[in-house]
Amino acid sequence: MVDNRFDPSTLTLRAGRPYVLQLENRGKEMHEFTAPDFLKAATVRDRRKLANGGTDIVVQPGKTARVLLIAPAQGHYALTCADHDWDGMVGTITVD
Ligand SMILES: [Cu+2]
Repeated sequence: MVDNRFDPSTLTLRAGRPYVLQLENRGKEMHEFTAPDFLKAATVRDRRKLANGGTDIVVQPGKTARVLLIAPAQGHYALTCADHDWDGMVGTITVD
């Protein structure tokens, strides 16, 4: 994450496979990995790392967040930063 976009802005995962989702915020502002459908459908090892009712992962400037999860069913899942979607900070998560 940088100000104000995801780099990369697309994630492609395999359904049912385990992943470490590592989010580095290299910007000067707080950013959020807001993916409510994805995060609800995925099996997240520690849901306490999720914010706002399990809909997003907040990453402070200069910090890194790591979340272990198992990818959910096939599909396309929306990704935004709840604070900067207006500025085009959006992406896509594809599960094959
Ligand atoms: Cu942001």
